[in-house]
Amino acid sequence: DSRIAVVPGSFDPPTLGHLDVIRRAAGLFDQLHVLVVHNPGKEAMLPIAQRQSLLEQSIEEAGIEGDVIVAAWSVGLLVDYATEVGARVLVKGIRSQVDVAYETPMAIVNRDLAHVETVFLLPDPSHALVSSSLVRQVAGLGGDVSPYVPPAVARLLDTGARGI
Ligand code: COD
Repeated sequence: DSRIAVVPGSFDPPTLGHLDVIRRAAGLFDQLHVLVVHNPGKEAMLPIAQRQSLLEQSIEEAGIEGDVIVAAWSVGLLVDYATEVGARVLVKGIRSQVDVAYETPMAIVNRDLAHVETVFLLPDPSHALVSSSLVRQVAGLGGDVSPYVPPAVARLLDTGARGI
């Protein structure tokens, strides 16, 4: 019986915090689905397909081992995807009490709806304050985001910010 988990997120763009969670989750499960989910509550910077390819590139370049699949989901419930691929666990990162407050009701609903459990990983302290929204803000103002994102993302945003 193989253990399959989904790591969902907006990944707009992927950050070193995301990669840290993905790397650690990959060590805990037999198969990991990193799922780019459209979050209707947030205005997007990058198209879903581009976030997906940045994640694929970054996972490869970071040398993350294991059976890691990157996919996208924009219609229906997150747990519908989980059920479809045989995953009974969602993995999420918890950076603060704000994350706990946001994730707790979703975890309960997902368990009620589909018997899918949520596992929370605490961040590595060196990436705990990194968020996609911080990166979007710094990039939008022309700043250097390379300390916060994988090289593939830094290459893209650096070019964008300088208008090359
Ligand atoms: N360190 C550790 N973890 C981190 C870090 C960091 N520096 N940065 C982000 N994370 C974690 C986040 O806590 C999150 O778990 C994950 O990485 C992804 O983060 P984001 O910001 O890319 O994604 P979010 O927070 O916008 O989440 C989007 C989801 C679509 C996953 C979320 O909204 C969700 O679960 N939606 C459920 C949709 C659904 O089915 N709804 C109906 C039932 S509730």
